[in-house]
Amino acid sequence: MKTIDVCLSPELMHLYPVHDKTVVVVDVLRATSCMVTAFAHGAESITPFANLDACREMKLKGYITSGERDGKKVEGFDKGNSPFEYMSDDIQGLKIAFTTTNGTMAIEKSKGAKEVIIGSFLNLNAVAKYLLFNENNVLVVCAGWKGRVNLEDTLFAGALVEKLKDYLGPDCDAPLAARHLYNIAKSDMSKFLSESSHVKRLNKLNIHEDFEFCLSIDKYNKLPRLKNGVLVS
Ligand code: 3SL
Repeated sequence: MKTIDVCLSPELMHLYPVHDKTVVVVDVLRATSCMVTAFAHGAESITPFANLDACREMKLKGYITSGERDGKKVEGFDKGNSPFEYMSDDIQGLKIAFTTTNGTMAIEKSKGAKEVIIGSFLNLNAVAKYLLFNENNVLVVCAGWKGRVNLEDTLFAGALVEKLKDYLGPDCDAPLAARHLYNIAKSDMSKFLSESSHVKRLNKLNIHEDFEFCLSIDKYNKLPRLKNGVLVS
């Protein structure tokens, strides 16, 4: 039986060999939800950057620049990190250079993997279906917040483990913990997450609607994957 494991923070990645694994990077609030939304609305590619200045420089090469630091749009960038900014017709055909506090950092740290795909609740089923027919063992990398564990990414990991439980066995206790947590939370994830640190952070920035949107399950049938350092769908 293939296996599935969960890395609860990018700071723990040194514990997980990934060269032979498919890594699913998740940052439910909000980086990977934005990426999936952008591809669903016709974006051509997303180049993820951990470094802000490297991302900014892509403007000179004809990219649009997107992302945030501490939840706020970066000054001078074209777009921030709200999924609602990636739904309009002007997304069609764009090459996006993207940097976020945690999500793009988690992608950067996953680059040694056999392959990297992007997960969120918005494309949960597309991710599960792909993993089912893929030959590799799986590691879900939760972006967390500045090295700390967060609830929303853990819930996504749990949802994926739950969906695949008859086909992929847990590789340690983290996938079991995530799955149990998801099963407790699933009837009302919004309520379950209401006290979580990032939801409080987003509420202070007045962006509660992003939070609700990012919890929508299977809104898009898209599977972003990393090819030579660039995300394509
Ligand atoms: O850290 C990230 O990658 C972001 O998604 C965080 S925020 O939701 O924009 O604050």
